[in-house]
Formats: sequence, C-alpha cells, structure tokens
Amino acid sequence: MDPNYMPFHPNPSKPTFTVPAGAVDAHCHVFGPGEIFPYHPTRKYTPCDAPKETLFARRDFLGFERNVIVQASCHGPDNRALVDALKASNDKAKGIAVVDGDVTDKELHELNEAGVKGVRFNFVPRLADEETPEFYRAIVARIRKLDWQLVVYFEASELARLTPLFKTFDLPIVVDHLGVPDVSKPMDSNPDFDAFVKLVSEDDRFVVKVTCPERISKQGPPYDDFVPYARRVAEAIPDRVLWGTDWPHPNMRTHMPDDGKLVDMIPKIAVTAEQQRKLLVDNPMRLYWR
Ligand code: 0GY
Repeated sequence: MDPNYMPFHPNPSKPTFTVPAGAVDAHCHVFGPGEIFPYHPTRKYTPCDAPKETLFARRDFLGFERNVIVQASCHGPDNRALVDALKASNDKAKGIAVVDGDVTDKELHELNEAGVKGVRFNFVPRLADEETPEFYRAIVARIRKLDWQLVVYFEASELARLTPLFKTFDLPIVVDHLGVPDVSKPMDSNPDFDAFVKLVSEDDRFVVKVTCPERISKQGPPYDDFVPYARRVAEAIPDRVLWGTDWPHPNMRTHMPDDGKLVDMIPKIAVTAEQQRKLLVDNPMRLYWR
C-alpha cells in the first residue's frame, strides 16, 4: 500500500434508508489480496487489499443483493482477482474488465463465462495512459460480438474531445461518476455539465452512474454540492442511471466516506420510490443480468 493511501472505512454505519429488494451496487472494486493477485507493474498506485469476502459482507450489511465489480487500474489488464470474485459470488456479481490489445478470443470467452459484461476504458491521466482511437475501436468491434457494454471514465473537461470517439461506438456506453463534473460551479452556470446532460439525454446509448460524491464534492460530507448534479441526471434519464458505492474508494486523499451514509443519500438523488427502483434494480438488472 502507498504510504499516503487511505484504507476503506473500518465500520460504516447501518443505513437508515432501506434499498428496494434486489438492489444492485453497480460500481465497486476488489483489490488483491496482493499476495494472491499481485498488483500490476504498470499501476499508478498501490491500494490496500480489498478482498471479495469484505466486499460481499459490506453488500449484505448495506442491504444490497448484487454487485457489479469494475476492474480498477491498479490491476491493469490482469483480471484474475475480478474473475475470482465473480466465480465466488454465486451469480450475485457481474464484472467489467480491462483488456489490452493482445487479449485472445479464448480469453474474452473465459471472461464472458465468468460473468464479465463489458470493458472499461479509463481516460483519467492520473490512472491510465490513453490508447489510440484505433485501439478503442478494435476492442469495441470485438466485444460487440459478445453483447458486452463499455464503461468509460473521464473528467468533464475531456468530454468535448472524447465525444466524437464515443459516437463511433455502437453499444451501450456507461459513464462513470457523472462524467466527473466540476461541482464548485453553480449548476445553472456550468456549460460543461449542460453539454453532458444534453448528450446523454439525446443519445440513448449512454447510461450514467450517479456515483462518487466523496470524489466529486468539493465541500466534503454530507456532499450537498454533489446532490443537485446527480438529481438532475436521475430526473433526465431515469431509465438509464445506475448507483454504486465505489467501495473501497481508491485514492481518496482527504477523508474516507462512511458507506452507510452514502446509501442514505440515495433518496436525495432519486426522489420517488419508482425512481429508486429503476436506479437500484430495474436498470442494472436489464444491463447486467439479462
Ligand atoms: C473509481 C475511481 C478511481 C480509481 C479507479 O481504475 C481505477 O484505479 O477507478 C479514482 O481514483 O478516481 O472508479 O473508483
């Protein structure tokens, strides 16, 4: 673990908000344990171990039934820890992998058999080195055959540059963490966020994770500056939003969130019971367990 790396919260509070039956935590990670599944040589950080047993115990404690586990950059394109967790989950977890250009059809098939449903492209420079457009298009052409989806992680300032590339992808495109808006601006004078909402509202390939207040907020807990941004997207595209904890919250620098308190924010983002059911059950089930 890096010296300044913050481990996950040791004892989160029990949420007061009860999630609907069958709720899915659609963004979380497993890390290691490093002794069994070593971190990748190309990684930009070394996290604390966050093994599958702890993830599944947190899932149960918070009231969720299922997880979507997203391959994080510290494991690079080595998906062994992810596959191990999927196989141990009793079909209660699906996965999003990271692959390199050398991945074989046999490897893709094995990932598919284990419960992988898509590939993540990480465009955040502090986490991963960007590939060429040809690389991304070649991967998309291959994963389309498996009926997979794409997960993209980028920050708001990159949206205009990346949109033409995204528009060439003919499959569902799931955007991590609201496209990481700059929430220090009032929402009604944030043209970057207006452009994001317009794009995802008009193009139904896009699905948006209304996640990561702890990372996006400039104010810190209880993350009031994040709420209007997330709610606007949840209201604009109620059938194409997902929610997740982001456990174990890699690379937090200022504080470590209490996962119970994150769950208690859900009714501020999806206000009605119908919106909550779509966000937590219907939308992730349609995307990952069909
Ligand atoms: C996240 C966010 C982060 C890390 C990763 O791939 C990763 O290493 O996703 C981050 O540092 O912003 O999605 O949990």
